[in-house]
Parts: sequence; structure tokens; C-alpha cells
Amino acid sequence: MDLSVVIPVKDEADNIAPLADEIRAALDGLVEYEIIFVDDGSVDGTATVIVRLQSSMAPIRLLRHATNCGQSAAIRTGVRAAQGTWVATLDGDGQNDPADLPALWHLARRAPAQPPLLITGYRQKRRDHLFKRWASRVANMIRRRLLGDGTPDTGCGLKLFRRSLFLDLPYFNHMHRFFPALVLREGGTVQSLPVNHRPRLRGRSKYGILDRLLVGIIDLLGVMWLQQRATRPRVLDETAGASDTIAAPVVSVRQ
Ligand SMILES: Nc1nc2c(ncn2[C@@H]2O[C@H](COP(=O)(O)OP(=O)(O)O)[C@@H](O)[C@H]2O)c(=O)[nH]1
Ligand SMILES: [Mg+2]
Repeated sequence: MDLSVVIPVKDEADNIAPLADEIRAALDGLVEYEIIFVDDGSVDGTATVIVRLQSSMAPIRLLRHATNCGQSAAIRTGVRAAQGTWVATLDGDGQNDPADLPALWHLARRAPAQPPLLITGYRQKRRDHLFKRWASRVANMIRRRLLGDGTPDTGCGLKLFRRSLFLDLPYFNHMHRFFPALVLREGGTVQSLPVNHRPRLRGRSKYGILDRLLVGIIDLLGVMWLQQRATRPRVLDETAGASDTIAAPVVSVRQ
């Protein structure tokens, strides 16, 4: 299968059906794909809505966490179960626009296998409250300066990458906000693509600004540590025996 669309959801019952419709409209006939909803301990009937949808609309899969474990854990569960060579992620609240998926897919298809590519959405016109937009801009600025990941918007839920790339990345809670830095650490490349962003029409935001900021500082320090400890050995051809010249391993200190 070409593509798995992984959508982490926590209490998004009213957003599931419209989102699935939009994904179908964007991808039907373009690519062989599946939709994987990862329900992360919702208590509003999200899973029931998805099961109902499965009977009328293929190919939708539902994975469930017994308790709420967070968005990164849900993405990881979805990616692990994905059958696609490529994985696209989307927020489950309808703020990302599935109509952007084809543009990401066309970019991915033209990309060489090496170095591995992460395509990440860039919400140039965010449709959130003023304070959230401001907090996000400041956080993005600090992160970009400290991590040197060259990415204007790491918080955008719309991303596309090879499944194998994700599985090579270190995992921790909230790691999905640091994809670009973690991909660069693996020797990959990151391309930002301007995408549409829409206001949340149904349901409520799950993240407070302050809690995100506080945990973000700890995560930032953790990712800086990961960058310092990165090594990327150039593995020599196994069949070459002792004949190949042994070169020093490539050590990446900072991107
Ligand atoms: N799996 C999982 N997804 C979550 C959790 N919290 C939020 N999400 C999902 O992450 C996406 C973005 O969350 P949202 O509340 O809209 O954050 P905001 O857009 O930054 O205000 C939505 O798809 C949510 O359903 C969580 O604890 N677990
Ligand atoms: Mg949202």
C-alpha cells in the first residue's frame, strides 16, 4: 500500500465523519491508501462514530488506547500499525485541510529514497485565537534558534514521511513537535510546504498554552541533548570484506 493517513483523536466525535469525507475526496483515485484513526482514551463516543463509519466507508481502521497516553503515543501506535510505505498525519479536529494532501503526496513521490524526507505543513495563516498564535510564534522562534532545524512551524499536524523514517526516530511523549530536528539528526531532510489552516468548528482544544510551554522547555533541553549525542556511522558494504577503505564515522554534533 502507498499511503496510510494516521489521525490521532481525543474526544473528536463530531469531527470524524466530515474529516473522513474530505480525505476521501482528496485521495480517492490518486493513491492507494488507508485511514487509521487512533482513539486515545476518548470519552465522548469517538470510537462509536468511527465504528459506524467503518460499515459505510472503506478503508478505515480504528486503533484504541485503553487510557489516554497523548498525541505522540497515538501517532506512534498508528505508524506502527500502518501498511503504507508512506504515512501522512493530520489533526483530528478538522483544522488541517485534507485538500492539501495531494500536494504533499506529489512532493513525496518525486523525492529520492535517500536522504529520507520529511514534508511538514506550514500554517502561514493560523486560524487560532490571538494569544495562541502569539505563544506559538514565540515558541517556534526559540525552538528554531536553539535546535537549528530551519522549520518555521513544527506544530502543524499535517506531515508526510516514510514509515521507516519515523520508526528510526527516538520516541518520547510530545516528540511529534520535534519531528524536523529528530529527522535532521538521522541525516534526513525537511521540506516545509505552506498549507491551509481552518478554525476549529466542533469540539474543544485539548492543549492549554501554559502547560504546553512548560513541558516544551523540558523537551527542548532533551532534544538538544539528543543532538549532542548523535552519531551517524557510514556503514561499509558487507560484501567488500576488508578491501574498502575504513573512513572515520560521520559524527553530527549540531545540525
Ligand atoms: N491521541 C491524542 N490526540 C490528542 C490528544 N490531545 C489532542 N489530540 C489531538 O491532537 C490534535 C490537535 O489537538 P487540539 O486540541 O486541536 O490542539 P490545538 O489545535 O493545538 O488547539 C487533535 O486531532 C486532537 O484530537 C491526546 O491526548 N491524545
Ligand atoms: Mg486544533
